[in-house]
Amino acid sequence: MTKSTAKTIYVLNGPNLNLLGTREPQIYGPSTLKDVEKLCRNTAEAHGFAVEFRQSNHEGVIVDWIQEAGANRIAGIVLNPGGLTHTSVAVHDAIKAISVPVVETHISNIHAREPWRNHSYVSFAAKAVICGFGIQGYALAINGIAAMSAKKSKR
Ligand code: CA2
Repeated sequence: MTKSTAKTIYVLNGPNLNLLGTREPQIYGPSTLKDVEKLCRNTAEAHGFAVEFRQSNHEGVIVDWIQEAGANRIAGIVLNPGGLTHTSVAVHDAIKAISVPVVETHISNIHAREPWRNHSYVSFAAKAVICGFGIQGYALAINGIAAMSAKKSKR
């Protein structure tokens, strides 16, 4: 496991994202979660950051990881909460409880899909939101966290 420091970014993926690349390529594209991990590691490395990349199908595990990230004072979290986006007060509350910036990231444009996907509990607590760029959204989120972190360390 990566030593968690101010030069670490957590990339957390929620329910069913382990299935990426196996179904619904018209919505989520052909890439697998392994491909996303590679993209995140390469992007973070270019900024001198390490990545802790995880996926869970369990809401409580995601909450535990958000709390862990807060306790470790890492640089930021890229969070694709999957379906929990639209249901989870617990994930919202966990983000509110930490001072680490969270970039909510979705592969698809949740605002151009079913009306019930237009609402996110997570967005109320997130520092920033990215959606609709496919898996490149993860790289954009990491670039954003690196830029925020550089700005913070100048202060
Ligand atoms: O667009 C996204 O990244 C989502 O967070 C993906 C979630 C969905 O519930 C959100 O509304 C938007 C779904 C994750 C499940 O991903 C699958 C990928 C391939 C096959 C089956 C599920």
